[in-house]
Amino acid sequence: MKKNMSKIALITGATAGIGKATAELFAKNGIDLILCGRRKERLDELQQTLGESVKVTTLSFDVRNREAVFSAIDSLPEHWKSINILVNNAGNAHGLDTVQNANIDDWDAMIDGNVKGLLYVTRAVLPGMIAKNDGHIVNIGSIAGEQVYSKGAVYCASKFAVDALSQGMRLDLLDHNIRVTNIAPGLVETEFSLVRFKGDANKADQVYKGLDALTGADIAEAIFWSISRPAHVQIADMLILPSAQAAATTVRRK
Ligand code: NDP
Ligand code: 8X3
Repeated sequence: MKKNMSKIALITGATAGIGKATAELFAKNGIDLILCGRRKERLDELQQTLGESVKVTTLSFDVRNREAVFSAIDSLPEHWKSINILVNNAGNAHGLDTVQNANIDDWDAMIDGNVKGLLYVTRAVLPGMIAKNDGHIVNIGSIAGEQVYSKGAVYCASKFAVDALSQGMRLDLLDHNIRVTNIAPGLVETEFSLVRFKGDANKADQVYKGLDALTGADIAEAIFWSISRPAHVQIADMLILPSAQAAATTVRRK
């Protein structure tokens, strides 16, 4: 029987990978969903399928667009504004290049999306949580937010920033009873590398070749576990690696 938690979660980046798997798992557990992403047709599909088990609404916006973020969240009907769980998952790497050679537009995409986008969404959602004196924010960081690897300086910097923001939010929101969890995955096989390599499927496949990478569903389980702990328990930080990975670029391939 489905457990009805009577909670509302807003998930950014719900159209693929970790965010989509999280939406699916939350729906199985009776959590109503506000699903966000730029690809509206994918949001519509998810609304159709997951809407069979829980209430689902969608917001299509680019997290880099400050105005779009605030007006999308402001457009929610009053009931939907009562968000209990925010999963700040939207983000990507763009390019794998040295600082001296990287495309500067890629830097903008990573800093604006992974850092400023996460901040905009958080700021737009927080008033409702503060008013209720209750909430849980899950930020998706990365092993790249703990270890820097060659040609990944700016992506890593964006994920170090996510780690700092998780720590800062935990301090600032302490008196408002809002829990903050930072989840830092290692290699997860999603559309991530396809985006990083600008649609080059061969390059993307090489990243996961010969190893059992994590799946979006593995990370979704960790997210769900974190948000379903008793009220007095705050999971602050979680680093999750495939068994075949020891450090950011140290893996065992078959
Ligand atoms: P995917 O590429 O599969 O999914 C990324 C999601 O983010 C999509 O739903 C995409 O939606 C959304 N997104 C990206 N940029 C924007 C934007 N500017 N505005 C709105 N939505 C955006 O990758 P993952 O699922 O792997 O990535 C999810 C998170 O996990 C990211 O923050 C990533 O950095 C992090 N991560 C991933 C790891 C991995 O190995 N895959 C490891 C560690 C962390 P749409 O394109 O429809 O807008
Ligand atoms: C994604 C994991 O190692 O490709 O954050 O940077 S990695």
